[in-house]
Amino acid sequence: MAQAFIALGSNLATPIQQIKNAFIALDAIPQTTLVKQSSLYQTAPIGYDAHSVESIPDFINAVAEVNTTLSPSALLSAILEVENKAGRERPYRNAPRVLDCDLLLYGDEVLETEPLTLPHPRMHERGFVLLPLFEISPQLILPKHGKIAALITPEIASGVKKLSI
Ligand code: PH2
Ligand code: MG
Ligand code: MG
Repeated sequence: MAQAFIALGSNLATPIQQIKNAFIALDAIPQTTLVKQSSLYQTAPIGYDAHSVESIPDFINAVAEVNTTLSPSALLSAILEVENKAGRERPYRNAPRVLDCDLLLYGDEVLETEPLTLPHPRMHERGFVLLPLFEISPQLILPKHGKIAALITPEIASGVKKLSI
């Protein structure tokens, strides 16, 4: 049995409902149980140029912890299927999306394969991932990056607002 963490994000088509549905869909993956779900966070878009960012809606983000007996690649396929069933389309890179599910961590695995890199290559610098992950696993030690608490700086946490719903 492995412990895995999955980041969820949505900024299209009732994002709060999309994330709530995604937790249920993750729990329904075979050989996989949802163990913890973070609060929902409203987050400013990251990684867009100054010109286009104004037209990008805020995201709702959250993190799920699951236990699974699926392999990393089988779990990845299953979460991409959850995205597809939610109606995910990919018209261009980082386009607004109904649901993005990113496999962050799978136990202590360090992997660099196409299509899967573990830990997720950008998770350690993203407040919209680190804050919900810290909420559900404050003692976590990330392979390659160390203690989660040490990664959360005021700069990284800016633009990330926990919702009380
Ligand atoms: N996802 C991205 C790029 N930028 N910004 C926020 N706030 N939340 C996201 O989920 C997000 C992003 C690519 O997957
Ligand atoms: Mg993503
Ligand atoms: Mg993704």
